[in-house]
Amino acid sequence: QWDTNAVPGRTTIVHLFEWRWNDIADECERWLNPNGFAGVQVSPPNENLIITDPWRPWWERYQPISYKLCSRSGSEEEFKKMVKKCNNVGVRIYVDAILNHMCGAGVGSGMASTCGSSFDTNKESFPSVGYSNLDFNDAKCHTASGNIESYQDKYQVRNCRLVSLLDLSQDMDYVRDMLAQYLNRLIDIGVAGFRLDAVKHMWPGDVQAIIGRLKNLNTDFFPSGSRPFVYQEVIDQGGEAVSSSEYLNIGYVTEFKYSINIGTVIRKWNGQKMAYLRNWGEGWAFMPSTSALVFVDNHDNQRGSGAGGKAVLTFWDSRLYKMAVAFTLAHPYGQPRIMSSFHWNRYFIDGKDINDWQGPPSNSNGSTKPVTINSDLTCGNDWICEHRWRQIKNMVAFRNAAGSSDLQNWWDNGNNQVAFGRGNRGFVVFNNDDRVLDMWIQTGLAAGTYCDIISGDFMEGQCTAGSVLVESNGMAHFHIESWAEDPMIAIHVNAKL
Ligand code: LAG
Ligand code: CA
Repeated sequence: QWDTNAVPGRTTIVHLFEWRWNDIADECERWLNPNGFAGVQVSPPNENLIITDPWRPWWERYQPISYKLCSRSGSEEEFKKMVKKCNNVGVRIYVDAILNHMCGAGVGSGMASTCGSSFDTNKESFPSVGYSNLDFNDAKCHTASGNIESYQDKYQVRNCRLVSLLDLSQDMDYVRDMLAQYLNRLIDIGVAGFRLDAVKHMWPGDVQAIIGRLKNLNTDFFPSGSRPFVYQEVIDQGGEAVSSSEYLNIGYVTEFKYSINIGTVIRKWNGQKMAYLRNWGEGWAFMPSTSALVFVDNHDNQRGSGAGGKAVLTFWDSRLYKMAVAFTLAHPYGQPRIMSSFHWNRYFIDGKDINDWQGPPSNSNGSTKPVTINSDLTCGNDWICEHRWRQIKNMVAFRNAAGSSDLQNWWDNGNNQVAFGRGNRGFVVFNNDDRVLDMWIQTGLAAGTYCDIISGDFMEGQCTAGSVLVESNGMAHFHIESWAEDPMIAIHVNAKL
């Protein structure tokens, strides 16, 4: 379950957070395929609780009511169409799957759910799945509140309620069956894998048992014998009872230290400098590269929840964010995932964003607004579409061009000017200092003229902006002002004149 099942040569996953299935289908055809994206992480497709106070927060989708496929993103039919369209153009779909819990314990009863299924949290009853109070962990949790109270106690972390969400007993056969059935239905539809939510809160053996029940991928789209790609969300910054290493034998695991540290370094906080990135990866006590799902920000920590605090870089800090994403895509460590966000009315009071709950751009009836595309190819209707920013889109192509080539020809000035190459396939230079970078540097590339894919594109055999001349000995001259809009240059073999 370590193979992304991507089309060969494609490397990067994009999280189209809260997008509608119809919009994702279109995006696969018009943008993700032409630009070489490997796949899309989609928001949870299953039925969830409808929350109206606050009004339709994004996090209502983390409160499952059943495994029926209807949500704000669309119907089962629309989901199936999306998976087919995306697979047909070589873009994979990874589903955000919530296996740890159902909805909040205090909700009560009713049918305020996205497909109208009934539920009763007092009885812990979810008739559309057949769950009753016997399927939840209450008897195993020994805290006074029934919630997780200490992260120093691994029994609490696994057996008690995460923020009061009804905690499923994944050690029970019935629960394992229901969860595996849900994932297997998605596999039949043609998804390529799963982001598993809140894995820290499930026992590794239970997660393994559920994953062990999964079918091979649908042979309409994948070679026979293909296994679903699995990446597990485990927030481990050290210092807790549960560690990410407990899950490495199951599949990929999110490396939150990556997100926190890249933000800290690019912001130059805590005395950090880009020169220290020389041994980025395992050298920074991260998990092995072949297990690490890496990201600059995710849907939680871009709005202050999850982990990372103020160090995390997001589209709100676009200049530094582009540098961090460019570094991430240029560097060989880990399996990258790019964030694609929606705008919300961020508003800090005493350091806390009081609007961090706001859901996707929506109409007054709560339905999600479509993603519109502007004439400059950016998105409208308050969709940010970081994955369409030229610098980010072109760095996805850089990573594809670099393939499995080693990191070579590292150069730094001992401060915040750094450069490195990927074998003879690509080369990047960053200037995050407050003085000019003006240097001859060994690129490792063959002689020729390469487009700078940060300042422009390689189009119809020409560079639309800057270019770099590599001499026959591999040396090239780079000039980057510290005040440049994007203080970096990237060149690769697929954007060579
Ligand atoms: C995750 N990973 O482990 C998700 O990435 C994260 O977004 C989810 O939390 C969490 N686990 C549970 O799936 C989000 C929000 C929470 C929200 C929760 C359930 O960050 O704030 O909790 O989804 O919707 C909300 C309230 C809580 C309340 C709870 C239950 O904020 O105060 O106790 O609902 O009613
Ligand atoms: Ca649990």
